[in-house]
Amino acid sequence: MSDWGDIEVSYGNYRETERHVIDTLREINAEKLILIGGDHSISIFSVNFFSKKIRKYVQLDAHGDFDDSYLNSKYTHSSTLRRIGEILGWENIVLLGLRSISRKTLEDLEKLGVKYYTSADIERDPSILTKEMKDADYISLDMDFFDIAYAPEVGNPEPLGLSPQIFINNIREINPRYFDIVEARPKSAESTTAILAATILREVIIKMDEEF
Ligand SMILES: [Mn+2]
Repeated sequence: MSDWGDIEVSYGNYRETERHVIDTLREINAEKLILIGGDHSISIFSVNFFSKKIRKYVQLDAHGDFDDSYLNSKYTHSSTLRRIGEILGWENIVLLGLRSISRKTLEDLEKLGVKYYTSADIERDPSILTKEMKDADYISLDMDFFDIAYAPEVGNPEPLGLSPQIFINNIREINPRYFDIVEARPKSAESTTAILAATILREVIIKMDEEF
């Protein structure tokens, strides 16, 4: 296992950022990979790079990330799932933990037939998480999937989320080739959000390493 450090972000220039991501992923040439973010748009570039090896992509997120564009850009955290659906096909993506979305975006999700479950669905039936994550090749965990009580320092905090326990309860079942954890914005390494993200990463690393 090795840490390849930070990927340089060119603020406001997604094409250049994408180039940095792709150059780095090509250089790493890894069988398995974990990305830590940062803005959720990183997942668009990594999914695009690894697309031939991804049959199922699962995103854990409070939001739909399904706007066609946001702030005049098609490549932001607000369009992550939409771009990824365009790359992989709508039937190959699943959204888990949704609890904040505009009517228009919800209609788009339904029109395109994207499978999604709200945080309330999962609260009622946690086996949804197990079922959808266990055969996922790529799992993208937006820290706002968790309730703000557990992860307050994220890009777009949302109450009424799920507990970290519900994710960790499934750790034995998952076996992704690619995993990313994004949208953590902790002010210090000692913050609740940073410690939770680090703990989840540790558990995911252990699990992914076991399956090698
Ligand atoms: Mn997101």
